[in-house]
Amino acid sequence: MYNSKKYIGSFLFTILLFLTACMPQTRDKEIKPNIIILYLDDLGYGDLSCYGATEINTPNIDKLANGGVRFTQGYATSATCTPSRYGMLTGEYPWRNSNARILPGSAPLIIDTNRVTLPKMMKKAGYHTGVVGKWHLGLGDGNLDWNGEVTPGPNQVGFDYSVIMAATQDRVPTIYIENGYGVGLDKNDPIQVNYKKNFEREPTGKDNPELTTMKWHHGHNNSIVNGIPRIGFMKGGKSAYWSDVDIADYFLNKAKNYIHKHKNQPFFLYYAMQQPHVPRTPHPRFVGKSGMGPRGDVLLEADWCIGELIKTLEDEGILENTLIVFSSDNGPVLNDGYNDEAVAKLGKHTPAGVLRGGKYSLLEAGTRVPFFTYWKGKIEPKVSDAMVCQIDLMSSLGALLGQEVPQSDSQNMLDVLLGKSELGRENLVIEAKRNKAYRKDNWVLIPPYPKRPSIQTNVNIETGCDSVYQLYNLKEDLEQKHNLATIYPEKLAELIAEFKLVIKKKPLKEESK
Ligand code: NG6
Ligand code: CA
Repeated sequence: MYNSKKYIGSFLFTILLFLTACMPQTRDKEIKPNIIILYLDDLGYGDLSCYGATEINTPNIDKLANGGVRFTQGYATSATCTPSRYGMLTGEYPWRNSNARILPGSAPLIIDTNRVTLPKMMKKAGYHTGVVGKWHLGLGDGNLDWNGEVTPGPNQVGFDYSVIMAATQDRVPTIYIENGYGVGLDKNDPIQVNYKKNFEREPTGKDNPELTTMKWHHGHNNSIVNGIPRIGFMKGGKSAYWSDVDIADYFLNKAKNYIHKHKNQPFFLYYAMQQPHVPRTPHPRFVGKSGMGPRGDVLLEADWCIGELIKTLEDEGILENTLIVFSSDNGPVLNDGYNDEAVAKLGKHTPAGVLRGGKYSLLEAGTRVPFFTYWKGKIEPKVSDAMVCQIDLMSSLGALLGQEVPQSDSQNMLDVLLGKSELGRENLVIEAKRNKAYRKDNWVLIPPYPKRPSIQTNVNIETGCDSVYQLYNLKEDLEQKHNLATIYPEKLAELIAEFKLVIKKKPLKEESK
């Protein structure tokens, strides 16, 4: 009797050992949460109900923001897309790289493939890495054939998996590229892209307005795809053209599949959504739902997508083991080149909240964006006034995972991001169209720059450029109404000197494969 009990016991023990060995890759849940960056395009500081919007309701995003650390002073590095993304993925201020400016769809990759990047660091920490959505950091090395392997690209700078649009929804080529290959291309109809001149007999928005269903306002009058005139010329590749109203669903499904596939190992997913960038093409399910025209409708669509993504994490039982970072690449813009009623139907909505400026601007609304972290059960909900920047994700996530990060402009803000500290950045250099401004404590210094008209057509967008120094105290004047430069000459001189030092100091670049 005693012996058989012992026998059963050791038999069960052997089965247990066997089952443990068969279990999917073990993971240290404490140290290696999945990490998802939810990154919107041109979403403004005042565009979400959790950031005070009253005319639009974003319940799915709010749930995360209100359940995590919601930053009131979270920044993109730049007031446009390419540089902000460059900063976030490299940890380097984008103005240090002369190529980090709004890129055409034909631009070569601007991230050095030898550089340590955020996804490369995650890989080194044992993560599977994926990017789904808008890329806009260039592809190829200058001589790209879109019909062959599109490389170098995301897969060469640290992403194991990629499914992307090359640049923006308003730029050609209007095709998806998955792991370096155009999706659905037909070799009998090769695709060609040119940003300088049109292909013979190809219609354009400028010459063939009768073929357009969305009307261009400024720029955006080259090749027409799905009735939408774009930036850049394209010929062929028709079988691969995306359907604009389905882009959100397409990328959402790719993101969901990525999660299903990699749920048993630590993963890093950069989900770069295209809303509310132009052209705003909500799926018919969302058309008219916001009462604000397409811009409001795509915001509702984005909120829905995020809700679906969270459901996926819940269904897989991994929400508690996933750290989510949410932000936007730059501030809001209404008329960004198409007549899409964004201005006419705005009503009382204030995309920038109380901030001044917007996309393209050195003023606060250009770079101060919605920014929050969420980690169910790990992060206590709170609102934080600490200053953080997307550039800090590299050092902060490196600290979380015990990874060494080469010295760069990125600062370790892990405790701030996890809500354990209020000690944010002391200073930050922000950038808009290659012009820089300096934030120190509550002060902002904007050096003189040739006054550019506020991109004439962009209603309410001020670039922040002026022929004189501007100095603002954000604590007393968040709306940047009072230039204090002549009232506090000593403060001005102090900040000018500091700013010069900060931008001169080159971080050490450690190159490694
Ligand atoms: C501008 C485009 C604008 C948008 C922007 C990039 C014109 C007139 N304007 O040049 O529509 O595409 O580039 O936006 O062409 S970003 O968010 O990707 O930086
Ligand atoms: Ca953008």
